[in-house]
Amino acid sequence: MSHVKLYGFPISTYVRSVRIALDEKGVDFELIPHAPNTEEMLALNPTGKVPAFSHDDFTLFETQAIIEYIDDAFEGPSLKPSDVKKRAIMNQWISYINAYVFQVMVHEIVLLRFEIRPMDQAVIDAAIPKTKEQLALFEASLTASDYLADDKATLADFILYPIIAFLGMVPEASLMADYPAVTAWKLRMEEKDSVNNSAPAF
Ligand SMILES: N[C@@H](CCC(=O)N[C@@H](CS)C(=O)NCC(=O)O)C(=O)O
Repeated sequence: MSHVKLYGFPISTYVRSVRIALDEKGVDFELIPHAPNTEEMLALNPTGKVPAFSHDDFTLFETQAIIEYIDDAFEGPSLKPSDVKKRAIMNQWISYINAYVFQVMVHEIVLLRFEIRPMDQAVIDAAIPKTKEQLALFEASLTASDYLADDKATLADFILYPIIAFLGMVPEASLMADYPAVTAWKLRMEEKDSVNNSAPAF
């Protein structure tokens, strides 16, 4: 029997994205809750960030690569659109979320509110217009379709959801009121067992 391990502490949005993908595919795995930038993580991922992943003796880092591998390597429902244009849109959103959204919503708002980064109201204030722009883009997409790239959840939704869930836990959650399609999508995602099973304990 193959052995799957996911390395990284469960509070990480990216660790949660991988957990959701594994759960959606019905893959049994062991979660090894290493913190980032430790010797153990650096041995698995040269950036020291979480997550890293292994399947028997095959090891990967970078969440998009990990979740694409999980989708391709294991039985279970496909987590990517079959249509090539929808698949390209899924990858567009993953790239956009990784390049911009994680930085703004997590690094410039959530981590400060969670007191993981030093509180600096000026950083949060500067992040708010950027957050609104990002939410407006998701709002347009989620007004046209129930999920970001298809009529079912795909890897793009699994990357975005943990970030929006965190935004929903800080005072800036009030911004969401202006984005009803994003709010409805968040609730739709929260009906999934994979999303509930991966919720970090605080
Ligand atoms: N590009 C990486 C980003 C991973 C990442 O930023 N992980 C965060 C936790 S969600 C982390 O390890 N942060 C610690 C640090 O940056 O020192 C991926 O897609 O896996």
